[in-house]
Amino acid sequence: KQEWVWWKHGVIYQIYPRSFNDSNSDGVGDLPGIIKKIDYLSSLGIDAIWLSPIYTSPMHDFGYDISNYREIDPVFGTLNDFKKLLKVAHSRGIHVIMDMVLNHTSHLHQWFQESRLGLNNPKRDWYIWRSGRNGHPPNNWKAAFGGSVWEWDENSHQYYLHSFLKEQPDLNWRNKEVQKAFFEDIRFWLDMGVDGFRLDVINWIAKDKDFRSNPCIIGINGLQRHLFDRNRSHSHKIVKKLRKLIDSYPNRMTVGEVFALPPGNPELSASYLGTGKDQLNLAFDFSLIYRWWNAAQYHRCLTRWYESIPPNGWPTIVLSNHDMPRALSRFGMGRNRDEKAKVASAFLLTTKGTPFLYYGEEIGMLNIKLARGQILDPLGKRFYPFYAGRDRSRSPMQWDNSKNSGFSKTKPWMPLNPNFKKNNVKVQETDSSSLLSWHKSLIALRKKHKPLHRGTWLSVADGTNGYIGFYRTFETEKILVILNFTASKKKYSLGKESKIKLLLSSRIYEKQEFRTTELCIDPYEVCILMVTK
Ligand code: TEU
Repeated sequence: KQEWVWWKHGVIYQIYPRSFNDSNSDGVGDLPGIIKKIDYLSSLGIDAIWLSPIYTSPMHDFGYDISNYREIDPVFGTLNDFKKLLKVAHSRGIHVIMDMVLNHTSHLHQWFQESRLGLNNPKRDWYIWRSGRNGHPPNNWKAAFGGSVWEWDENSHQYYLHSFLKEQPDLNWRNKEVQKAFFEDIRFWLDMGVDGFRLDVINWIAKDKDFRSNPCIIGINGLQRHLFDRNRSHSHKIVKKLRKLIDSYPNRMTVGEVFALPPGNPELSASYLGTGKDQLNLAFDFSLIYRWWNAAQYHRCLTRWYESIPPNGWPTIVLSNHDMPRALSRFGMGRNRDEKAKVASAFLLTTKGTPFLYYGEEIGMLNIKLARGQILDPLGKRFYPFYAGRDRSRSPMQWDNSKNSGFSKTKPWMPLNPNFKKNNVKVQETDSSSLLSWHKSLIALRKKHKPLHRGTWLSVADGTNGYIGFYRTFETEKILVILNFTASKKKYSLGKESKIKLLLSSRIYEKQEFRTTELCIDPYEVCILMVTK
């Protein structure tokens, strides 16, 4: 029986490479910059890093539009830099997960350049081309980033499909040659020693064979239910093939971004785990990312997620990523923010599932505010002022209080949060009560105690009283976690008298070991206890 499966039991840290650390003073983070911070990453105790895309890209969607899947974009460094990062990370026991975008490429990708040449081009069918209907697009499908998914191509007199920007044409995954060629690109990285992939919008890759129009919710041209353009069963078939490829290498993994609107569809995410052995290794459920600070809601989302996981599957836990406002900015208007941050991270790192930590989350980085003219995200540019886009959670990492916060010697590509003077890695590193120190303690505790990284999960308090409680059990070891989401005191009854050993708490207890039938929980207290009879 395997003791430690890194992608199940470890902690995964997401790096948005543009914003992590700039080594060559161009204002943009890069791979040598990440290498320079390897001591920091190692000190956190994380087991893997996931890098948002670093491949060659015209950057219309900041790297999620890839024009060459086998090269590193010069802004991030070279292939050699990447190999060096892989080596350095591995030498510290840190696995490396790359982002992999299957749904679409950049319009500048060689395949698309050929495909658009004309109807008879051998790569024509590698993308999704259709003729119009009486001068109109082939159907009513709407792109995630606004407008129709169909873009007219003047040269070949057909439309091509793009689920996101027009600079991101969708591949035709029903075409066997596409599958073969793409899998070779994936193999390229597996052969190099990459440990896994985060798969972008994996549930969108297959489209309806007949390209039927989506049913409209409001008006003929208004909101629509994405019935035929997303979540088609054919995507699962491709994922199964991909799993076979991944499993032909030892210890590799995939984590799928299963993106659904309205948000919070754990059953859909779980469906991409298949039996737990034949599809994705892990999938994201974004239910919590869309919730406010509420213990009962957290608990409800969590149990629904757990219940949908297949017997051999394993959940993930994520509170922040590069597409969403930062978790801490969502947790109320600054009231008791520091306390909430500690409760949230304890939740992330002690409940069942692989935790994903977003860079800066460990020091409590907050969203930045941008004026209209500062917006860089294509989504924000398009939908402002209704939606300001995703830039606000992508500001540079706050390393210290020097100019540009130690991120770069020049003006960063995206403004820093002005609070970097007070809140940064350097000040938190020397403060044992800081959020950073708290994360380190939690990660170390999680690693030390098997119940916390691989135990079963049993709820004992469902959040309706403002606190969540659960047991994590493995063999004879039993750990109780109590998380108070509120500013009021709580009481938790153990039923019969139990022997308690305190493992970690956000408050000072008189004794580290005691016997009791009832626990008194302070406001926003996190309490992690070993319980014996
Ligand atoms: O995201 C998928 C996606 O649908 C989101 O971009 C979503 O539209 C947005 O978060 C709404 O708030 C993935 C990547 O995570 C994202 O960064 C890319 O822009 C997108 O795919 C296209 O590759």
